[in-house]
Amino acid sequence: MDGMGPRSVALFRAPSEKTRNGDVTFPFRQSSDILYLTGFAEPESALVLCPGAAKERAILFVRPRDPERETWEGRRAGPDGACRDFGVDAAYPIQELSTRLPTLLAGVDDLHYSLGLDAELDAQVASLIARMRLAERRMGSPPKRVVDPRCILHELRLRKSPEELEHLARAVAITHEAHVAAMRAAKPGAWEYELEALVNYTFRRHGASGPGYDTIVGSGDNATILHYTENDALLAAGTLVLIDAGAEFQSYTADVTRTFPCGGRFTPPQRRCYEIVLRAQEEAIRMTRPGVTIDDIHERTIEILVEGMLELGLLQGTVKERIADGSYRKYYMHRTSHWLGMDVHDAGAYLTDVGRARPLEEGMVITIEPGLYIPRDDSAAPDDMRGIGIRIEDDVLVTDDGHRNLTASIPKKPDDIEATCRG
Ligand SMILES: [Mn+2]
Repeated sequence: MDGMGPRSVALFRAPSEKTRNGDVTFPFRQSSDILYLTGFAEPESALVLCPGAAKERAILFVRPRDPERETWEGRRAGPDGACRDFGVDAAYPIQELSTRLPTLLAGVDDLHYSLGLDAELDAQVASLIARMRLAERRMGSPPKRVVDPRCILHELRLRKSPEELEHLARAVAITHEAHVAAMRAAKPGAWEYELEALVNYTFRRHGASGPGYDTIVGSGDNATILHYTENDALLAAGTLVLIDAGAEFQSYTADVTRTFPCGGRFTPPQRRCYEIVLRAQEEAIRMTRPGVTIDDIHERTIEILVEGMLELGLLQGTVKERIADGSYRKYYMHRTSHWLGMDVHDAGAYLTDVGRARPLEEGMVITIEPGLYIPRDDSAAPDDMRGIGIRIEDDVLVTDDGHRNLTASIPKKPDDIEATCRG
């Protein structure tokens, strides 16, 4: 609210519940912006911030209490509970949002509101502004600007406070348990979904709300599909298993990938490929510090991976040539890093106002996740490397003098992985 200034209002609404099938809905997840600002997790709610107001500076709109509905659907805080437990100055039934909004918006310059996420509310806001223009003398002047919440709120979310880092540390500790359990259980004859179940069970058993995104368990060439979530194949001896899974604790998610051999021993070609990805990943982590950009990290990662692709015989020529013509993208087609926090791909601008990659700052958390994916049907690749998919992903906090790898303790070196798998 300090950043917004007194002549502005911010508006956030919970996403609507989505139908899964018939009358069943997907599990509800509150918008991270509302969670960040209030912790209020119920659907059918909205938050309005009015920094210039004398009394009601933070207002929640929530479902009213309803004993009968609560018997069927679960408890509700109601306006009284919202006010008492979530630190706002006032709370009203959600039905009153549309009637109170004209007064709340009258005479403010900036409306902080994320266009494009909620078509119904977009239309409501647009038509309200149009009505205010026509009836300015009766209703007060409409907002002059609609401002992206990225400008202020997401800058706050981007730099993690000590309390947020504590939640993330718990998410990471639980994620560690799950990855180790999966490595131990990944014997030939197990199914990918058994490992998925074990990972998600381990998350819940330790008090996480569950995975922060769909758990990926890809064995064999399923590991070459970046967002593979079918998880329905049988693990074959001698293949690699890629698990990309992170626990969500108090709304903060870890995002960790490990790749390990089913049966507990890398084959020589698997190990050669793995060591190249690891070399790139370790170098990328090493260079993470304030002032460096995510693009710097990505470019260095690509150099090392392309060097490796030449060593492996996947590409010919020189590193420079292959970076210039982009042919490495056949084997490495995604970015190396993203912001991490309440959203797995967390809020925050990647570019500065002049369109350049922004320098990292203390308190930011990024993933570092190089990979190497050799298609099964790639006739250009050596026979014994076709169908190998590897990604290694850690969560890295930028500190004042460098970085801290939050997920460093999850086995990653080939010998440690083999020992864990066989442990
Ligand atoms: Mn990631």
